[in-house]
Amino acid sequence: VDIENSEVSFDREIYISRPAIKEPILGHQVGGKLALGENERTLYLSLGDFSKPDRVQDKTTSLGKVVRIDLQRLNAEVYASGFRSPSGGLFYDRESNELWLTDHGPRGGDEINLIKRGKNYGWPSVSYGTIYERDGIGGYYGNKFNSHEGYEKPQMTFLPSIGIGPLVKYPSTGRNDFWDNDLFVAGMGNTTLYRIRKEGTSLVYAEPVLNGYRIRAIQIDQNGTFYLKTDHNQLLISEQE
Ligand SMILES: [Ca+2]
Repeated sequence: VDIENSEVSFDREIYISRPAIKEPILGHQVGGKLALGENERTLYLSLGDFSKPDRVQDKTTSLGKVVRIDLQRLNAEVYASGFRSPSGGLFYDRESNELWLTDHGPRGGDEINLIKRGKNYGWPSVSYGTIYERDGIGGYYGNKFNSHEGYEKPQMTFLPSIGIGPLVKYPSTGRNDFWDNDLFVAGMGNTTLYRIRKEGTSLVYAEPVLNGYRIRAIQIDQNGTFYLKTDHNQLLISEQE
């Protein structure tokens, strides 16, 4: 990074998207979340469909994919596919080595997915929601939606959509039998924070625990203290009892 001349240069090409994306990075169902993976030697990147759903199932494009970058070898591979707008949450759990991703579905199809190498998560072939016109797929209710037949199913789906956002795990604090190792996910559209009961890799129920904030980012420290960043210049910090 050349600070004086405000320039960034790259010594080495690690991953080039196909197609090249000309659109601005905001909007257009871009994805764009990053998460450090195992031993902090890998980095996962989520990419949305950029409003080109018909190209997501094409294995040669970067659209609707999760890319895994090896930070030691400095190379990259497509790790999983079939996403629409994974811009809300990408969380790597270092204890269980599980990678979790939230995907903005179409109308009524927000998903929490457990990401596994080589799996296809279905968009736009299947969804539990119905489509918006802007997804550019005809036959509003005529698609084979309301299923995930032949594709990797989400661990949980929200109907109606909540505008699904960031996702994190509540750590093993040893002090909260109810919440230890559960997930928390924010509904940005409906300004609700949910606790997601997690048993193994199954997500059993979603319990609303906080309402009224459009939460963009969540951190929970090892003591179980929440740090919530909203879209309205607020930082909320929970108090311990
Ligand atoms: Ca899916």
